Amino acid sequence: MNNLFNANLAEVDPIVAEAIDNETRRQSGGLELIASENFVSEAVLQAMGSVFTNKYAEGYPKKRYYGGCEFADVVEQLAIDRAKEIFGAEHANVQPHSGAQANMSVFLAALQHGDKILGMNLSHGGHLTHGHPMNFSGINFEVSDYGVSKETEQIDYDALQAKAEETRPKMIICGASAYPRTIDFARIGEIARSVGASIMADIAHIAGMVAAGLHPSPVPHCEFVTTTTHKTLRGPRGGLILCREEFSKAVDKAVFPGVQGGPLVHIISAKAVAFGEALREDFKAYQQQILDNAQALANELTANGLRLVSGGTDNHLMLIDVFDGGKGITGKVAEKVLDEVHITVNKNTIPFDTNSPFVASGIRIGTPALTTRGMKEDEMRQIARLIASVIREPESEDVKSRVKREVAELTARFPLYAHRLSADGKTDALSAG
Ligand code: DSN
Repeated sequence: MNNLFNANLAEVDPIVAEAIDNETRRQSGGLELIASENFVSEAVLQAMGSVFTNKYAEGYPKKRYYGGCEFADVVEQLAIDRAKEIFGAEHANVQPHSGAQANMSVFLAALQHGDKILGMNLSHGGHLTHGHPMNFSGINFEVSDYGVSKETEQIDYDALQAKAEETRPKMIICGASAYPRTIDFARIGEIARSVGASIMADIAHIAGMVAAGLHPSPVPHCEFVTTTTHKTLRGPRGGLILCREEFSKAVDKAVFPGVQGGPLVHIISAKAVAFGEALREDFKAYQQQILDNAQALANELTANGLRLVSGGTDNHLMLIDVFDGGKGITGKVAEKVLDEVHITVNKNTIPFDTNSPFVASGIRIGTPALTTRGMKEDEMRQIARLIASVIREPESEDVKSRVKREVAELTARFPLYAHRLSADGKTDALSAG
């Protein structure tokens, strides 16, 4: 063992240490509005940074291909039991490294190469892994898609029924990454049963609300439910599969050895911690505040003249049509100017977009991360006004300096990870940026 083995990161690798410090300052000094991001607790961070990273544990609790797995078994079984309890599911697999790998595993468990699938169009709010031609889902299966109606910009369930009857898919994929409205899983269940299809519901974005009982659950209606664990669920970066008992063996076999090798036991231990947090009473209050904050943000954005896709939101996210038929700015420009004032969002296509995905007509924003910091409706209204002023006058340096000042004051009132910064104070990502 060399003499740096027990040294601090700053001593061993000052470049990486400084980048981590700068990222910590960036996260705490800016307004994080990317709808898929969140801030994990200190307990989750500690579990992720634990010695479980050293352990190989191929297999499942009590059925491993390596020795020394008794404590890996403890955390994986805990994560499984807690996931089942949160969602009322018959079976849980907590090993997927990501949402994409969770989805890939379900496809491997339930489909044959070339089978027909029906997924939500990416530009209407779906996800790459729901059948995009450049993704494994689109490469391996025969894909048709469904989307939102042009008038309401909400899922057109009648059109989905018609498409299902026309294409007779083996699986319907529902769930979305940029859809601001409640998803009617019961209706999709009826549609699937009417054509003999199974369903995979990917609830990555809304998992926290489903866990808290604030969004209808897909579990009673869908054979397979997948999610990431790091969005509204506020756990470590990773994936999770829930399914009925009858599919448990096929799903477990698909995850390992089908798609993955050794599980990330340190991440699984952090999933167990996050699932424990999700079972606490205060998690429900947190999810309700996410929703209340989204309403406050949406209403104030609208009051300030911005058009929201579908006219508003039922969940944690909204899409702002910043292009406004050519009268406004592109999503790409909006993302950039908001970044300059330390408001982080992502450009996003809107349904029937005339701009390419790299330019996009919209931006997607969400409230989970700022809600974790403790911000409430008043702060959301202030943030909506800041966003609107920057989008209205993207070239005004006066507006940008005022907004930057207000962002700094606001974030200072809601400290984040302050104890994680190194004491020397040498680095400052925000003034550097
Ligand atoms: N990249 C995720 C999101 O931002 O929604 C989906 O995979």
